[in-house]
Amino acid sequence: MTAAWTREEFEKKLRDKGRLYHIHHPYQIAMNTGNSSKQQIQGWVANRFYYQVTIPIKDAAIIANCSDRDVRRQWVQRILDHDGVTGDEGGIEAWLRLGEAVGMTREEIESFQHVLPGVRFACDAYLNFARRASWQEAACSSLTELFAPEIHQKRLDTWPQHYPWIDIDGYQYFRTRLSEARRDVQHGLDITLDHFKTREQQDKALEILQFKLDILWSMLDAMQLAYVHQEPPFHSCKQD
Ligand code: AHQ
Repeated sequence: MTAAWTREEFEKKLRDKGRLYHIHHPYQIAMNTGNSSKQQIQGWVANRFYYQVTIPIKDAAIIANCSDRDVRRQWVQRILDHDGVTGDEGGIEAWLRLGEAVGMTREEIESFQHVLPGVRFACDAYLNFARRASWQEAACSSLTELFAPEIHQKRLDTWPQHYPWIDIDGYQYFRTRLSEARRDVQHGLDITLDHFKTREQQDKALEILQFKLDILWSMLDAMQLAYVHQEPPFHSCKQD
């Protein structure tokens, strides 16, 4: 029987997974170094919209599976952050504004016409996982956000100079996520460190985090094939 890691060791193992985060994906690196075309930026925004609208549904699935009132009271904020409340239209609206800022129409983005099969499958896999896994396992899968503040900050630090054609009002989503992600991930980390106690359970948590890292990575793989290598699935992308 292998001894469990201490709480600190377990947290470090989770954070060490950051080396596999999608900030290191060629598509993300190209965007952050100014090497993406307008079509590649637009393709990313349009495809990531499907991920953004999946998040609150995923969070509602977690709440539906959770019998702990205190956890639900906190987790529900994630839904409101994306769906909005009176006076704050929320992240989905902010993402549509990002879409307009990169030169697309709201209708074009909301139609999901650009969503690649691989992106759709990855997002649906995340949602279906959250529906059938325990709420603690699904909470653990959100821990890719341990690494999200860095990626949002990187965009804010690099895109304006690389892509002066993007209306800077579109960056509000990234600015808002800087604080929301930090708050959310502390809650998800506390749940994870409290729940996964034995070494076998801790290994399971690392597998779940890897599953979610693979979801984010494979979304960008689909975009790399379609918008960089110009090999889109013929049935879901306009041929130039
Ligand atoms: O904008 C993002 C977001 O709202 C979330 C929620 C969270 C989850 O519940 O899985 N993950 C996440 C992420 C967002 N943005 C991604 C990005 O690269 O902009 C990062 C992603 C994540 O790290 O999981």
